[in-house]
Amino acid sequence: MRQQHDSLVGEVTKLSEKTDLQLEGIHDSIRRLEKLLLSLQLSSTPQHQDQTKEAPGVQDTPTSLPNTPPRDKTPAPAEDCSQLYRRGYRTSGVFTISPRAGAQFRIWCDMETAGGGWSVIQRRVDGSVPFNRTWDEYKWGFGTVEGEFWLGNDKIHQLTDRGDLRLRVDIQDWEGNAAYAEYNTFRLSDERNKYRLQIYGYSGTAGDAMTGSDPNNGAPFSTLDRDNDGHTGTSCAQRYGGQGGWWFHNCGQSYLNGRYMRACGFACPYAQGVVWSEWKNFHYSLQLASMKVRPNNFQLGHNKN
Ligand SMILES: [Ca+2]
Repeated sequence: MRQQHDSLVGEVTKLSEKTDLQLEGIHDSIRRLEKLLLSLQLSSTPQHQDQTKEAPGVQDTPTSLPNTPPRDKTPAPAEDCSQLYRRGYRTSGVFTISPRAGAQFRIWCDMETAGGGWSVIQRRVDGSVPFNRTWDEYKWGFGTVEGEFWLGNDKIHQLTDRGDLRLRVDIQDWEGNAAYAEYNTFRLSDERNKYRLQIYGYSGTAGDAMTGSDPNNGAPFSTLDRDNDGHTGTSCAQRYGGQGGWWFHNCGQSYLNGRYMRACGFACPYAQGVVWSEWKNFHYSLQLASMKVRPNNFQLGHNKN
């Protein structure tokens, strides 16, 4: 009886040890599967989400796909094109940015001119888009960011309100000669303050047509239906610059939103075309013009990944 009992206990012990071993094996497998799952989540989720969120607009323009982004990006949307440049985008194209909470819009990023990282706010290339528009149209923006457009005064305000941005103006005549003007301060107030312009600190090759003798600095925005200019006798927006909106003073020396007049040389109607008087004169209407902004602390040559 005693012997039988002992052998029964022995068998039960063996069985129990065997069960323990099997259980341990199962626990091991579970731990291995958990680790595998965690590593899979870590390697796929953030980058995948970021890429789809980052550049939804580029699908519209297959010719201007951005470069492959680096793999260590944060998921927050970029505030402007300079941040996208820092994240590794090196090809110009359309991106979606968010300069401040609640504001998100498509924009053309110039990633090549003078070091890249520019958020483009205006462009003239072929006259396909009329620029003689109302206050509200200039407020919201018009045209297409892939071609000719005005980004919109609200968006330009949101972009530049962060402060310490520079403006770059690129222009080209009908003979293929190019020139540029940069201003190390460029800031637009909000609609309540009539999108008043702060601009100074000229450098470049085009001449200073915005802060010279008849300056745009300090001027509110005017359109053909809103006279906020410094000329008491007339509406500058109705009389000059092809009725395009601008920061007219008295009335000014630049009309980059003027009427697109094509190659009339120095025989175009006075101060009606796409004018930068300090480079050509008031009779010359430019072939190409664009305006773009970038933070002053964007360091050239220090943004390579
Ligand atoms: Ca006036």
